[in-house]
Amino acid sequence: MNRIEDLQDEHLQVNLKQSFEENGFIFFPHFLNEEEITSVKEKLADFIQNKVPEMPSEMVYYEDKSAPNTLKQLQRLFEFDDFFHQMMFDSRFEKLASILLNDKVVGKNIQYFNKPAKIGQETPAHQDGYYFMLEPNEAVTMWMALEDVDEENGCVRYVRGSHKKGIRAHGRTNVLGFSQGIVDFGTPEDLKNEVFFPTKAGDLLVHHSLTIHRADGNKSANRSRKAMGFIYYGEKAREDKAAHEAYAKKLSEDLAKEKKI
Ligand SMILES: O=C(O)CCC(=O)C(=O)O
Repeated sequence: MNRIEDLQDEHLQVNLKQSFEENGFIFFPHFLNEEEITSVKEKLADFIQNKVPEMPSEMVYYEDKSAPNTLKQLQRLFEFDDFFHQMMFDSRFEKLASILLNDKVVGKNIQYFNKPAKIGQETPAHQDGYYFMLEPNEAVTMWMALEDVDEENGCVRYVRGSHKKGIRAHGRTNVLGFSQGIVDFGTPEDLKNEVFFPTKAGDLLVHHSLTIHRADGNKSANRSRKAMGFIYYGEKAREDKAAHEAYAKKLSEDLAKEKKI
């Protein structure tokens, strides 16, 4: 997992950066090999069984809070387990983030996502930078498939080039974990530039914090849709901490009131 040597190749770095700057995302197939992805999945299964019960409720989201098998999202795994700490820091993921942002980076979050069959909801179109509140808004989010993900169980969709056009207006959604969505998403321009990515376990997608993206719901009868997310901020990006904390506090209060966490 920490083999970063292959990312030292200068041609590869130039290509990755070019594609990222042009499109606002990259697709990196087989970022983790089979053996690595197997150990991540085993670790996650163990983590879900043994550590999740002790995590604070605002870091654990269920589609239906009364049904543990509907677990949909976990936050900041690196705070609870060394294995995930090592994935996040001084790792291949961190190196890739730093190449793409052309900056040193600060690891902020490592997440687990699932969309249970039939009830896994769509992720509304959004820009992560809207939640991050950074100046300059320089950050990347990585999304790594833990199993086959396609149009049936919820693949990720990006709007090519949208990272060059600023932040669009967002409004509150009812989707736990993605509480803000672009209010006027779906213009002919959005749809014309949208691309989607069927992925296999170990494939990695990376997008800029201003890239518009969304993901389908899980419409399948019995397939899960498991993935991990990694968030790195560029070192020069400054967080509006007060605004961020106020937003997080208000959201936690609202979700608790609505009995969602
Ligand atoms: O897994 C998903 O449905 C979406 C992930 C996403 O939007 C993100 O990590 O920013």
